[in-house]
Amino acid sequence: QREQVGSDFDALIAADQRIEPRDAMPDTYRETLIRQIAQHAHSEIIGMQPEGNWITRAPSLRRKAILIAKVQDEAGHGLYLYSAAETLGIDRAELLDRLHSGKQKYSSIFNYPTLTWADCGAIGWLVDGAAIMNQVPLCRCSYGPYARAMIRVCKEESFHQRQGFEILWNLMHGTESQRAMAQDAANRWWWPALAMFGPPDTGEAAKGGHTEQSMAWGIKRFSNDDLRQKFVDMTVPQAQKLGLTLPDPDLRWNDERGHWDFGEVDWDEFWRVLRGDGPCNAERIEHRRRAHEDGAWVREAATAYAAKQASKHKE
Ligand code: FAQ
Repeated sequence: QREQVGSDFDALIAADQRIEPRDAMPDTYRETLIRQIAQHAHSEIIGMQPEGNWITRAPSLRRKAILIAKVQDEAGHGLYLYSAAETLGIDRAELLDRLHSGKQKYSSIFNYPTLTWADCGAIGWLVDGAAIMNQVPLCRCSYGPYARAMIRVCKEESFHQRQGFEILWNLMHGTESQRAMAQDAANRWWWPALAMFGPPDTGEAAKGGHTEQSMAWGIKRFSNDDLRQKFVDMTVPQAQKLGLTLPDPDLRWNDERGHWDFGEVDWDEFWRVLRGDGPCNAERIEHRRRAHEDGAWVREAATAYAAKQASKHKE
């Protein structure tokens, strides 16, 4: 029986076909997907906080409407992703418990503060820009429900990226202090955005990583370093258009490679943030737990309503 499961699964993967919830799959494939999709879902809902911080202070009604829509989109992405994870046989309540107890991670990037309005521009431009680079290949992920969820998510992320670029564009065409605010935001978000792609493919940090296995299974289509390079290549010309300087003295075009060379992410800082010691880790989790507790009555009411409807249909 076990061998049959393995060979059907291997044949689907080898033919680059999608694995669906009804298909037999190795436990390790299921666990890897639960880990990655749950982390992704957690990132979306924790990721509402840094920008949520600016909704009441957005500089105009138009900016406020756009920001509310963007933050709502992030909640929606969380919902698609929790639903995709549930198709693997895990309960959403269990996933939220794992987030709240620190057993599962969310993206390092959301542990940095949004100090000025320009940070909303930098998040859209850099953080959503990095998210798109990482997620477009996930539209071809071997697990069907995750791949399909990513299609709509990527379309919405493109709008998010443009709105961030436009915030910075306007600031860069504003006053001296607006330009300084945009530059300061770019300085603070550049390196954390590069760290979003995860640890490097080689060296000490790569040991114990998931990339090789996830690529063999068609979950990941590119390595962390390859996506990071693609992101740098895409973003440097955009920074030039904006008139922003990126805070990396090693950034230079390499004619031979046909790519931008760039400096090393501070991986000690990355691991510190992952261990819970970033500027906003405690605040983010505390806020999330409180929101969850405050929402208990909604979950209870929804459960009671669903039970009532189910018993009505039985009659
Ligand atoms: N933060 O071997 P790998 C968004 C962990 S975008 C925290 O490379 P893997 C949109 C990794 O989990 C952000 N942890 O692992 C938005 C593993 O630890 P583990 C979310 C990280 O899974 C924008 C260890 O390091 N996007 O939310 C990070 O093969 C604006 C070794 O790493 C996704 O989650 C990190 N940056 O590759 C929302 C995309 N990097 O689990 C609101 C889907 C690595 O063994 C506002 N995920 N780690 O304990 C992925 O593509 C992958 O999971 C990677 C990591 C590429 C993130």
